[in-house]
Amino acid sequence: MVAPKLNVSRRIRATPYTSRVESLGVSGYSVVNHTILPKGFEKSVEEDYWHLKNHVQLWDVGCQRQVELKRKDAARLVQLMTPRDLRQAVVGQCLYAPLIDHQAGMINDPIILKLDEDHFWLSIADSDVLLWARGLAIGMSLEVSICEPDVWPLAVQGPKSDALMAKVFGDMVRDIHFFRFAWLPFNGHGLLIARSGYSKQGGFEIYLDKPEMGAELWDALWDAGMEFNVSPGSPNLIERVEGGLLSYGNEMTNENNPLECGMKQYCQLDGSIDFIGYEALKAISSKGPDRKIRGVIFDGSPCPPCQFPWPVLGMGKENDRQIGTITTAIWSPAFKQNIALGMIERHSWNDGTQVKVESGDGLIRTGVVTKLPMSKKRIVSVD
Ligand code: THG
Repeated sequence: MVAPKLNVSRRIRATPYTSRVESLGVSGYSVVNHTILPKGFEKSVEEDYWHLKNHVQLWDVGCQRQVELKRKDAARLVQLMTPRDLRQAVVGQCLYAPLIDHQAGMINDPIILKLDEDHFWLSIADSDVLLWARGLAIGMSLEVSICEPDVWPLAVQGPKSDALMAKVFGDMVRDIHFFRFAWLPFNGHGLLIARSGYSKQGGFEIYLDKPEMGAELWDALWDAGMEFNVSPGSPNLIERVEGGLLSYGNEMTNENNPLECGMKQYCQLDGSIDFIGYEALKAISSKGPDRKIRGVIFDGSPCPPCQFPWPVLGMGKENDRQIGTITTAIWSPAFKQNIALGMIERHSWNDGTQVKVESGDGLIRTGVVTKLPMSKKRIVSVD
């Protein structure tokens, strides 16, 4: 069967790296923020997973769009949008943060980059934050300019990232701390380089603000990467589930609040900062969330990685009652078990709780709830 082709019109944008990922044999795309995101290359997801854990990869993550807030009220607006306390944030810092609405529903979970006291980028997951920010700014008469700048992140991920990046940008990259950024020259142009990325294997994200340099940047990294066994890649589903990295639109939607998403540490609820959704989040907090994102490890043959959400059923005194849903699941070659992320109700979310998973192929499998990031667990079969 010939895979149906995605028509990349003006509404679905290519990136400055698209020509390179196409010549390297990209096997498919997803669409995030109206922009194509490579989903794989010649390697299988499993081969790609081992490669990412042992070597270094270049990821076209141009779909991680920036929402720029600038001028007098920029700091006020970004703080209004998130329950994370930004008062101590410094220029050069990246901060993972939930964005919420007036009901404490998740709007997005960006990385906030503080470029200056009155200049921020929200490096967003898949939702239209620009419209939300503009609506707030207009409604509240804030003095702030909001735009989507022409900035295209490229991620370098894996244990050999430092060696590869140092070859292209010099040893200065080694001094960039986790979730900090620096400006380093590349062919006469300064680039923002952060130590961050959507994997737990370490690495960098380069925020290219000159799209015409995309191919040149990719080629420099590619050529320098030959000796490190560099490969094209993309966020790896197995690695991200093991590491407990959440995906907006999959693990959580606007129906969920940050406490359900395990983001309590990013919620300042003592009333000392002013943000939209404070009252609603405070009320949820005093009652305690009804469900939370947890890991689930389950039995049987490799599960089909599609058709989510799947029901999770209780055992023992909760026998066969639906106590949650699986939002993402995949076979892990390291665990030699199926691993998943899911929303699990309060009475069943403790580490070690036995459950049943109705996987997309119609099978019912025995599983166990686990904390995140996950560690290997024994599943006690009841049958
Ligand atoms: N990089 C950049 N932008 C992004 C992502 C990214 N935008 C979309 C999406 N990813 C946003 N979501 C996440 C989710 C997790 C992390 C980053 C962005 C992440 N989490 C670390 C963890 O959970 O271990 C660290 C979080 C922390 O500081 O505590 O890295 O990947 N530019």
